[in-house]
Amino acid sequence: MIQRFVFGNPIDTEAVVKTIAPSEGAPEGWEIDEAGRQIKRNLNASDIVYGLGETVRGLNKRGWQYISNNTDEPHHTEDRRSLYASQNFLLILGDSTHGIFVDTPGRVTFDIGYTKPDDLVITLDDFDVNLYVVEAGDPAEAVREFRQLIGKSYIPPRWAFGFGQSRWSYMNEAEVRDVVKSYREAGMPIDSVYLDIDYMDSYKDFTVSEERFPDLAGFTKEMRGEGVHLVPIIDAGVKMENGYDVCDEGKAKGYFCKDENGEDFVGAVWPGKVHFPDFLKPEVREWFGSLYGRLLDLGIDGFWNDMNEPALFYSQKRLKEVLGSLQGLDADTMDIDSFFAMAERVGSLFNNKEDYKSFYHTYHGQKIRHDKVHNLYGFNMTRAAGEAFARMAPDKRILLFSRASYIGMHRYGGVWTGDNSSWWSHLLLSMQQQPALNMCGFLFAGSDIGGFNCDVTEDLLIRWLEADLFTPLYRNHSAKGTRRQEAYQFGSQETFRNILNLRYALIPYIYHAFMKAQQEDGMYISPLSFGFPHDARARQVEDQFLIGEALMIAPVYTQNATGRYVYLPERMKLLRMRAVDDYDEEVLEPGDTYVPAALNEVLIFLRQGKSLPLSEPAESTSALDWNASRVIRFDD
Ligand code: MIG
Repeated sequence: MIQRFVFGNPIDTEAVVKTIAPSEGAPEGWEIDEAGRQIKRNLNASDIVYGLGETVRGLNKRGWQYISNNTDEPHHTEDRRSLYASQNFLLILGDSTHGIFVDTPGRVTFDIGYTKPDDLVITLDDFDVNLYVVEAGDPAEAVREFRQLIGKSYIPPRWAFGFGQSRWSYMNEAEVRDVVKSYREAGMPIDSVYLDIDYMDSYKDFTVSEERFPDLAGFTKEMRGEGVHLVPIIDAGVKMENGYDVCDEGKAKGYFCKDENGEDFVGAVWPGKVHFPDFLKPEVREWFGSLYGRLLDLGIDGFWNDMNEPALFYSQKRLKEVLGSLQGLDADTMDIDSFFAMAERVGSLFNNKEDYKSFYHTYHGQKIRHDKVHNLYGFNMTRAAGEAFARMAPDKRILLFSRASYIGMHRYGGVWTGDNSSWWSHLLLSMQQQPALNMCGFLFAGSDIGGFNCDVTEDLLIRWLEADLFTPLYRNHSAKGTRRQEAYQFGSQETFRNILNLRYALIPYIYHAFMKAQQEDGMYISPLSFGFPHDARARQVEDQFLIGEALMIAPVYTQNATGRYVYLPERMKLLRMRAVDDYDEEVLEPGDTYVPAALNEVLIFLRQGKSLPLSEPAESTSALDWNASRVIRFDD
């Protein structure tokens, strides 16, 4: 059962698709303190609190404070409170299951047993909110009810389940061609190569550098002949430049966010000074969305939307102030306190909180300050693209995912989890973010495999590709200046080839389970508690996951480990897989078992009465025979 409670005068975020008549009073079990802008609940010792989508830390969110405030945060360490997304849905699993969706576009603080271990306290900057409260018998039912409220999840094209290679940045056609050739020569399948900001002319959206990609249409076609799709990035900020038609038109038509004086707000990101499209206006979405058509016309059929929190390296106004305040400084006479004060002033230019209060949108006809609707920005950028694809390519699925998000965006695209690092802890984090994202409808999701920042090691990349074997978005991405991270760069070619081929053999299972979750508002990747809600041990497991209805996985996520403990809630058949046609099968009894897993081995557990179909691997999804060439069964 879902109930809606309305407090104050909430902004309609368009996160939900079903209208529910508001109930009177307060939701049962929750205490509302309007003056304190707080929503509270007491937690029982054994309650588990899931949710919040893409955040740091584990599956059970108890014991930390999280802040929904979409942030360009490149350090995903456990002391952080905000990442790129705001997915304000919590699921409390106790004797029964309660869910709550705090539907408000501003800042929300979730104190989940941080200040007091048994108190869940949600604080809103503005207490104008639609609260949706779910009561259900078990977590799967609670998720289903919630997902029916927020609408069906986005479906990517089938090829998007293939392997993708990305790096900031492949500088030109020749480099991209070389990546594809290297994968092909190594006998490793690949379906997509991502183009980062360097494919553009001076980082201008919807332009292509003539020097580096002189014939993108021809090149796209050439790559498609190789079974490879090119996926360009689109950034939120539009470069300020006279004669750049996107900027000129946006200015002329009043499509950009305004400053206090009604002038187009000036910020800076990669292109230098930019204006930010006011994606909250339908006509701006229509305009910006149509611009993706320029790339569709070149044969492009996939995009990733970046920097849409929006990231703000600095605002023009603050830069002037800070530069002014540095004028009188003298290196010879500066004392240490003044040095730190100066460094702090300069550092404060990045993503400055006050800057987000200095520009305005028009939303539902009203002028509104950015910070009041901050968390809706990336959602509406991606919605602009999604709505445009439905107009311009109604019969085709276009790949689309975004960095920033809010619940509701899951109807238009997927997400990737941003700038993680090549750390073992981030391998585990990437897995733990998935179920939380699924709860909020983000089924098509994935992390940068191998890690974005820092230098990867061969074993980390192998374990990450193994752990993410079932992750819908399966993309290796790394930052400029880090160690090269393509699978063919390393010595263990056979291992990489086997893992990637195994992924392709699993794509029919992955796709089927994904589509079932999409159509039935279910989970694709879930915590064990979803399958075994009454098993007290299963509820506590943070590093094993159910994939669809037939499988459990237990990734190895520590360096140098040659196995791990696995908790089996019931009898299962272990598949210790080295390759599609090379694996051990063993039926394991319930309980805790130590399971060896060498670096080239993946642990997959088949549930009783289920079967796992495997296809013959192919070099890309376009060449894949979706019929199973082999079926592994566990018939009790
Ligand atoms: O400020 O486009 O998260 O995936 O490679 C960095 C360059 C901007 C951040 C994205 C990352 C991308 C990078 N971008």
